[in-house]
Amino acid sequence: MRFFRAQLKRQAGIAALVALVALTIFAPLPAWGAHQVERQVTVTARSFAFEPGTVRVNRGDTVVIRLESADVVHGLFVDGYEVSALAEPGRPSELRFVADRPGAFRMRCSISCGNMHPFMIGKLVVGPNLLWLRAIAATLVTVAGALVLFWNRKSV
Ligand SMILES: [Cu+2]
Repeated sequence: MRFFRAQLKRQAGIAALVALVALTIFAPLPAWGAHQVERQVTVTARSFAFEPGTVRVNRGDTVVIRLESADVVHGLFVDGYEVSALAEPGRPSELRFVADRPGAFRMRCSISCGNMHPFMIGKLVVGPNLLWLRAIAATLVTVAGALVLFWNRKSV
């Protein structure tokens, strides 16, 4: 009887461990944190701002920025990545790069478009790759769970 109870306890422990690992991997994330290999964003430029002003991606994403202009010719240059695009009204253009460097980078208008042009600045935020962090978390939980099970087995 005692043996069966210990066995039951162990099986419950394993079930809880599997559930925990599954939760770590499959729990829903906020929209901008979800892992995506290719991230498409439309940025509208108008004197003198970008909309959206901040673009958030994950490290490792292939970022595709479609630049549209709502008034005059505008450019978009990403500091740190040294990539740029140019959009005329009615003629959008596309900018494609891999976000391999984490951090916050300035997106500047690269075409002199008026008196406030120097202040036409947006932001690119390259966050951590959550899929990768989850894989690490799942591994740690598995190792911790295995240790607990092993320790429990010894004490029975
Ligand atoms: Cu400008």
